[in-house]
Amino acid sequence: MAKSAFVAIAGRPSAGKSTLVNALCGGKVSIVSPVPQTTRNAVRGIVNRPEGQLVLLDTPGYHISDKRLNKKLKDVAVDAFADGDIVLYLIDASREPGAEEEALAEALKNAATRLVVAVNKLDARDADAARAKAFVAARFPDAQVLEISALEKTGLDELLKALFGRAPEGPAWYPEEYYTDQEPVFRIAEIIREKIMLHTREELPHAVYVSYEDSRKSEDGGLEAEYDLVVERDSQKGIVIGKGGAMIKLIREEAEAELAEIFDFPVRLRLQVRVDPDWRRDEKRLKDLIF
Ligand SMILES: Nc1nc2c(ncn2[C@@H]2O[C@H](COP(=O)(O)OP(=O)(O)OP(=O)(O)O)[C@@H](O)[C@H]2O)c(=O)[nH]1
Ligand SMILES: [Mg+2]
Repeated sequence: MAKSAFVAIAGRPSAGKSTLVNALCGGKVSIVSPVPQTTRNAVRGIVNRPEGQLVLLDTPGYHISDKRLNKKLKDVAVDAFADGDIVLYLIDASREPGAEEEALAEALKNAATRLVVAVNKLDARDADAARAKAFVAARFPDAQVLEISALEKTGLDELLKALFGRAPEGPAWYPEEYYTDQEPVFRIAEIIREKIMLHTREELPHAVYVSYEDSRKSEDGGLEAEYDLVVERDSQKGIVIGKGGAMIKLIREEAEAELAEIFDFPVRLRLQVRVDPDWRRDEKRLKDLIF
């Protein structure tokens, strides 16, 4: 009998959760950037193996703050921890644990019996696996702990073995050829947001959201899609547009190139910048954006 399980991925911002989900699912499921708090939703990736199917729930990095957006992101993560048959706790070996890691470990206490731990970034020059393992052992003495590099894709077979080892028997939820269940309009918006985060990381990474506006089929069977890049201030509009439109052109070209690898039809983007003041403090807007 095949196995199947929901696996919620827990970790601090930038621990490498999305990188790991992409590596395990064998495709781009979730966007990645060096900026903490890149992921904003519980993004589902699907792993299909002879043993069965795992549905991975990527989550926003666990971060404590009074800001409305951060609270919302934290709720998304905590809800996913409750939903997972298994919780995969990813800890970054290259960083000192500290207060944020402590708060996350506290939040994972309820999941202690469902926990698998992976120490990540073993490839990093400043990685200290022993430090991370000591932190985990003091709080979750019974948890199975693996060592991986999500970036270099090492230790992943052992990790999958551990996850399937804990997965209950059950039917697959998705067809075998799926590696994510996300709607194309959401995936496209996320790829655009990734390019914005990569190129504007100093100035405004968290001030932007990407809003789907419209789309139509083009004559060659492709998709023409309109998105608004929404910022909070007029001054940020200039940054996203860039000198003579250079930045928005770069964002569009990089996004289109990546979309060409994901979809088997061409996607052409029409991007516009719009200002929506204080959207991060607007409860209704956050409800629409973060689910
Ligand atoms: N050296 C090294 N870097 C890694 C590894 N895994 C992820 N990274 C890098 O860490 C940064 C953050 O990666 P993400 O996958 O976006 O991290 P995340 O946990 O999803 O972050 P949030 O969505 O913000 O919570 C990126 O620059 C990745 O390239 C790893 O195994 N080794
Ligand atoms: Mg992420």
